Amino acid sequence: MRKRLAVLVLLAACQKPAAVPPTKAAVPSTSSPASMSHGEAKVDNPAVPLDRVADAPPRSTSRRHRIRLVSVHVTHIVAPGVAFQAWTFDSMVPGPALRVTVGDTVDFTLINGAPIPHSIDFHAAEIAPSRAYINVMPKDSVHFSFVARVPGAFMYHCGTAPAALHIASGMYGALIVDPVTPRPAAREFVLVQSEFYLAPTTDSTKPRTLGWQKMLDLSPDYVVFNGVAGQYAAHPIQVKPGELLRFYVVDAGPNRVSSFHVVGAIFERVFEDAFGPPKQGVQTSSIPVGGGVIFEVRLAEPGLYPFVTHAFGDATKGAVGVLRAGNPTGSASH
Ligand SMILES: [Cu+2]
Repeated sequence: MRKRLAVLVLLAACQKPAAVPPTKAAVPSTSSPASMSHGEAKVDNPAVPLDRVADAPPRSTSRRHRIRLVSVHVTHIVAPGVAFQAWTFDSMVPGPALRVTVGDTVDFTLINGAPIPHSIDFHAAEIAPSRAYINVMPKDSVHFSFVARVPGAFMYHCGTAPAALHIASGMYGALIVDPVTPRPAAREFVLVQSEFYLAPTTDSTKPRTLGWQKMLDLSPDYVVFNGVAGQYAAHPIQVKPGELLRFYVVDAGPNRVSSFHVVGAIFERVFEDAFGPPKQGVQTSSIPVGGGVIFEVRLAEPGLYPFVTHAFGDATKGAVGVLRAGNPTGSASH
């Protein structure tokens, strides 16, 4: 009898849900270390994977761009120990950063290497969606071309219904369209802000699936720049004090507006729309979901400068990075 009980206890222990990354946090500690304000993510943390550098691709030299993207389903690491069943362009979340110049022709092909229909929608294109943004069946492809007419930082994404499901699963990216007259020389970066919604699980060994109800409730588990929570805090971006920095920031959503801000700096110029003069002397600027904004800024002195969405609940969920200007001593808050 006792042996049978022991077996039952053992079975119960085996069936106990494995530890999974928390989706609901307790009220956090208020005793932050003195060395770091705005410490929404730990600086210099090798435990966080660096998915990609944030550097923008170089300005285009060709006037015709043969761009081919493949829709693929892969496992994507959102945070340490958090694998997600992602739907992607070219196996990346976000998809590759693309860059063309006003007047260039984009000669585009989407190949569907996934088991369900996908599509593409380029916000930089002026084209009939019913012709170009059609659903592509598995193993099929679609081809179309367009001329980029308007400069800016544009989103591209899968638009297959429900679009929220395809975007929240990882199918988005940034397309920079440069003006014909080049912008002043600068260090240039591309950031795509987006959200991840995780379904509850009891098996920590399997990649997480999308939490549809959380997506409808606008309650993400992670809000990130370039696909990974806090990756540029864990791996700060090295820059020089005083040099001109230019950020092409796209908000892929699918739900949360970005309130982009660099702690310790004021944006010299903000290009919210492609035509017309930029705003000057801006502390924080919002990027609508499905929009892109270009930010220019200089950092006044050596130091660590966090960049965040100033919607700090979202920064706490991972939308935070750090610029390391020069070789500072000490550290920062945030
Ligand atoms: Cu899709």
